[in-house]
Amino acid sequence: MDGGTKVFHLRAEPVRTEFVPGRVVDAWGFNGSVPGPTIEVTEGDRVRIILENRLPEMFAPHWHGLEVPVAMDGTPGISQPPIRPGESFTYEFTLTQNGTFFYHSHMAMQEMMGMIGFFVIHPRVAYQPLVDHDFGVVLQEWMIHPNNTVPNTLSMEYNWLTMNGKSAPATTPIVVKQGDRVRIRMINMGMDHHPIHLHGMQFVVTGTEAGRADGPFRMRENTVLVGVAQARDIEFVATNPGDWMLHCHLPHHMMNQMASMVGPMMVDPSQPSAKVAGFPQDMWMPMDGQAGSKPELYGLPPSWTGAMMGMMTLVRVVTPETYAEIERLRVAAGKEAL
Ligand SMILES: [Cu+2]
Repeated sequence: MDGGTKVFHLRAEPVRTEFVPGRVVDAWGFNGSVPGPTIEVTEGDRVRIILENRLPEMFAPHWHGLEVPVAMDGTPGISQPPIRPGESFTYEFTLTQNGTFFYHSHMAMQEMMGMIGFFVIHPRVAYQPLVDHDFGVVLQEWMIHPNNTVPNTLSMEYNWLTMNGKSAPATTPIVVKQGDRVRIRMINMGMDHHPIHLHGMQFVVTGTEAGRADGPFRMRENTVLVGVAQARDIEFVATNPGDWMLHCHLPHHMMNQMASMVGPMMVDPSQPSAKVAGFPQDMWMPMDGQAGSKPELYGLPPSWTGAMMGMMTLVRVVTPETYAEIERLRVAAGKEAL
């Protein structure tokens, strides 16, 4: 805080990350993170964001959806000169909106290097009905050729799909108790649209990139298209116990490291099934070991990772006992309670 102003420091910089353990990627992000850190503020706040450019080229950040004075809009060449390498620019404005917004590079190809982060503005009075959980998921796609670590930002097709910078099975499941009301905010600033599907339950869309939608929310869905430059908030009551997939339903977005250079489909004469044209297609690839031992994975069945790839995670609707155990494991691991 500086008086009544909330001050944030963002460094635009190269970030080396891993989508799954061992899959190293040289992306660009903010403050050592890709996607960038979440800015979480309240309607009416005065905010100051000091943006330092540590990239090797010019840059400017756009505050997507915010109604700010044009000099604060972050459109290089129009509202301000580009921020040159090593230089900083200070943005300051008062927030007159609430909802799910985001910041991103306004250099198109830098977007495809990963430069995006949430800008969540809470209302002064909480939305009704109240939710027990409020999650955020950044959707991103990447083309990374075999034996490369640098995304090919010119590509029109993608072989790595991430939620919050991880590909399944390295994504972190969303854990809730049966009966909880859940909000999941999703944003997309890439080249592809993502129809995000939830198994086992229906939800309603309660917000877009322009803020909270007007209730009552009558249109029930289980798949929401999160298009490029859009945000979608979904809410549901977690009535159905179980481990439910939450995933993009584009088939190629449920894969890791797809590459057409693998050649024609394998034919193995020793396998009768190989005589079926098109075999194999299943892509079954258990990677339980690579998923790690996060508390949120507690109690999942062996080989749960076999079909978990790409833009995918789980919504785990668990009993109070399982929830308490996962919470205990999180605290023991030095994380926040759920
Ligand atoms: Cu998708």
